Amino acid sequence: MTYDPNNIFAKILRGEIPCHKVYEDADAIVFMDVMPQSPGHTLILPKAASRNLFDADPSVLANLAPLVQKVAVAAKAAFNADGISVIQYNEPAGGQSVFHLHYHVIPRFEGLALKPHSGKMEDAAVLAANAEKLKAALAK
Ligand code: DGP
Repeated sequence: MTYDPNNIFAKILRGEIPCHKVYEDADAIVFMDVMPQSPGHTLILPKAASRNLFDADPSVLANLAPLVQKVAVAAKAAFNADGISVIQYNEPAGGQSVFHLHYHVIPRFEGLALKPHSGKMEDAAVLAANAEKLKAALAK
């Protein structure tokens, strides 16, 4: 399988469609998942093009890992979470639906089940407020 430069996350990376951005640097972008499985569900993408783990450059994965940790720590604080699930899907059989490598950082709360993956769209105002909360926690 090859990388499709017109996948929705590639369009977000090029600024062609909007997102609720939390963080961006030369190598990565962090934004809110529009179909959150729990409040504060966030996505972390390397800018380098790859479909998923199978075709990713190991150095890209290595560079991204500290950011995944930073976002997980900040999200736990920002959303008062009891825990965090970090999830990464590969190919349709592995649950992937958007084919640009990304990690899900999902705040978890005792007794609260996750909503379905790629389920209902969240209100833009909720996503904007959550992006601001996470930005503030990352800045600390
Ligand atoms: P997956 O490829 O299975 O890891 O899931 C893709 C995730 O991306 C899923 O949780 C829903 C979310 N998503 C799909 N389209 C968009 C979009 O246009 N913007 C944002 N922010 N998230 C999206």
